[in-house]
Formats: sequence, structure tokens, C-alpha cells
Amino acid sequence: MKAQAPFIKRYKKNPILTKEDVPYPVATVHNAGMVKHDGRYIMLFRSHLHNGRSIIGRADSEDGFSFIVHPEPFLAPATGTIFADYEEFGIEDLRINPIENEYFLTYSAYSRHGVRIGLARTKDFESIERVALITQADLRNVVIFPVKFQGRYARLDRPHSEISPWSIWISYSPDLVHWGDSEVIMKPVPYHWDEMKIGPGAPPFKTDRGWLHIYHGVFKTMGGAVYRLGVALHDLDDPGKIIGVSDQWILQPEDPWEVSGYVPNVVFTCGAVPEKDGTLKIYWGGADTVLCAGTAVIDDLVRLCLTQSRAAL
Ligand code: M1P
Repeated sequence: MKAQAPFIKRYKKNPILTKEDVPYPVATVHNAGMVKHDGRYIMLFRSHLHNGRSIIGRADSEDGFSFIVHPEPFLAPATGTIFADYEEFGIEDLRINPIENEYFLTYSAYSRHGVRIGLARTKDFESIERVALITQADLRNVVIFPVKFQGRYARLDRPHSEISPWSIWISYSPDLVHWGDSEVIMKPVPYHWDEMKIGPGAPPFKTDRGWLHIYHGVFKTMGGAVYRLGVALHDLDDPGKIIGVSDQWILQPEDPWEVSGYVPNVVFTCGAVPEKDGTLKIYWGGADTVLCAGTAVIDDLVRLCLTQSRAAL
């Protein structure tokens, strides 16, 4: 049986978080890393400050929909260390990657040298340690698989290129710091909803049929770029092998706060929480201005990848 749209059911009280919910001055609230930790939902969201640079805030929830923001920012650009040189222009789009009873945070660090990815670690979201800058310029959107494959960690990322539409790559590491054996595994399709560029979204999570990865795809129109979400299924033992990529998007900008805002026509995800009942809570920034949530049935997304797939490359 074919999977049917809509694949993501929007939460009826969207947006779930706006700048009015934040107790310090910010211009936006969007693109959030998500995890369920000790039964509580933890959200690490991006905010533009009024100077246009970004920081990361924290909000907590009992049910995954009603969030209370912490009084102080969670992570701001580093000062006085090697990280400071590369975080000068702000930090953005943090992902929470659960690995071996710890959380590894990957975020975009902006500076006059371009964008790099910072890696930090925490066990409790109280004490955080910056580990390393794990890319050169210019890569973004790093998500890390939660397990090792033949003794190595695996990550997805998206390098910039003048020659090819921006695509999704995989790299491997023995220690999460040093990465290599990079390969392109998924490319945009010409004259398709993701033809301009694609990028990793939420950290992949395990299903019976493969690792499910929700990514973003961009289409250029005369009115500007449109950011939508798509879904891909990676092989359980070999995450560089894509079993299927849905030919159709699973979410596109439709609500007024997704269509219009700081950057119009954007839905952009950095986090999703798989639940024990087979559903998925997914979170996205609307128009780079507010945060929204929705739910999906994980089996529907898997089926979509298996039955209505386009070529990955
Ligand atoms: O404005 C839409 C998005 O643009 C960038 O995304 P990408 O990684 O595709 O280039 C980022 O600035 C992202 O934060 C933003 O939501």
C-alpha cells in the first residue's frame, strides 16, 4: 500500500515557541536540536540577536509541545579560546546527537573565515565542554549516527561547492574529532523540489528497516528559495548506502508563520524525537522566525522511502 500525504500532522497550537517566550532580548526563535532526556524534552534553539548574529537558547517540556525557556542563553560564541576565532559571527543550527550515554552537540560556527562545525559534549545539559572544530570551511548541517559502524563513527554533512548543487556527504571517524573517507551519497535532482540544494536535518534514528533521516531540500523560484523537508532511509549496517529517498516532500511551508517572516517560505529541521509508540515528534523553524512542531507515523515515512523512491545520486 502506498503511503499517503500529509505525512506530518502539524500541532494545532503552532507555533510552539516565539521570541515573546524568551526572557532575554532576541529577534527570532527557530531551528532547534531536540532530545528526550530523563523523560523531559530538551530543546536547544537558535535565536538571532538584534545585531543579526545568533546564539543558542534552551527550553524544556514535559509533553514535547509546551516549552519553558531558561532565563539565560545555553551557548553563546566562545571567548578567549581557539573557538573564539571561529565563533566571532555567531553559532547556529545546533543538533543534539546521542552517542554512548552522552550528547554530542554539532553547531555551525561563523566567523570571517567562513563557517565551520563545532563539536561540544554534555551528559546533563548543565556542564558543557567544547571538544573541537571538526570541519574546515565551508561545511554545514553535521549530524552524527548514534552508533559506530565497523569501529568508526559516521556523520552526514553538506559542503559548499561552486561546481555542483550542494549535496549530502558521509564521513567516518575513529574518535569524533578526526574525519575522513568522505563520499557524496545523495544529490539534488534537477527540476525537482530539492533541485537547488539539500542538507542533513535531524540526526538519523534507527528503525527496523534502516536509519531514517529527515533532511531539507530547496527549490529556487522567481520569488526566492522554498525550503521543504524530505526523508531518506539508510542501510542499517552501511549508512553510506541509501535504501530509498522519498520522491515527494513530507513538509512544505503552508502556515502563515512558515510562509512569511525573517526568511519567507522556510521549514527547516534540526531535531526530531522518535517515541516508543512508533510516532515521531518533529520540530522545525518557520520562516527562520518561530518554532513549530508536528507528528508523523515512523512506519509511514519508512514506507514512503521504500515505495516512492527517487534515485539518491
Ligand atoms: O534561511 C533558511 C536556512 O538557510 C540556511 O540553510 P542551508 O543550510 O540550507 O544553507 C541556514 O542559514 C539555516 O539556518 C536557515 O534556516
